[in-house]
Amino acid sequence: MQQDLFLQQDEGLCGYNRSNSPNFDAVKIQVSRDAVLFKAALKSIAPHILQGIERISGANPFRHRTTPGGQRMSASMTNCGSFGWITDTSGYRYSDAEPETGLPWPTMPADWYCWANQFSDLAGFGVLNPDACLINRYASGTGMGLHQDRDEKDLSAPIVSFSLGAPVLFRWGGFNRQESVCEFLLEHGDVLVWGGADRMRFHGVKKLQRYQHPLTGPYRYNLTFRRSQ
Ligand code: MD3
Ligand code: FE
Repeated sequence: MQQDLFLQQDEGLCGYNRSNSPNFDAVKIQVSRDAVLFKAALKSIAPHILQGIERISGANPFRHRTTPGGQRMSASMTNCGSFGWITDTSGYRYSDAEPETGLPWPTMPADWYCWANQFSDLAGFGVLNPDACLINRYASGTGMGLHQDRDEKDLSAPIVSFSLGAPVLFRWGGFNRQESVCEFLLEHGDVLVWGGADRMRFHGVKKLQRYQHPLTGPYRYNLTFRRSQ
């Protein structure tokens, strides 16, 4: 244990060796003033992250939740960490337990936590210290409508997102619904870090096209690391 802590400090490797680490030297695209995209940085460790998703969704399965307006969300979701994002007819919120079972969410893997912190820091936002990781799963024909993320207590903390599997067009809007929307591709292994003023932008993802990915089949997974409290 002690050894791991020293490794973490000495090599910045989160206690893991170089064969199990994201590519922190990945091509960096400054999408906007306060948004950075690290292209394909997770590619070599995608199987490891997918194993983690298997463990988490084995305990707390992916579920389609309902918006406060009564609409069934087309992406299915689960969470890990101390808190998880949920929605039902009474509203959007973070909860320390899964409502269906009363169980706490599975723990956030220590290496995911560490990588989210490293990407947040590399993008210029300092260490994120996420207490929640929302995992979205999209099948072909599903997407996510334009929305803002505003359920976190401190909206100055950035969000770090990992994309795995099928590609999708990400929709990046302005600060109200009326502003025009740009689109860019989020692909397998991409990491997007978003903070500052851009944190409050409307965003969403277009419907997934039919696709077969060698690791995830028809699915796209998106993990968002957040500080919720
Ligand atoms: C930009 N997820 O879970 S991730 C969400 O691909 C969500 O599943 C999308 O939007 C997905 O809330 C997009 C990238 C992302 C996440 C949060 C943001 C971009 C953001 C918050 C503010 C601005
Ligand atoms: Fe969002």
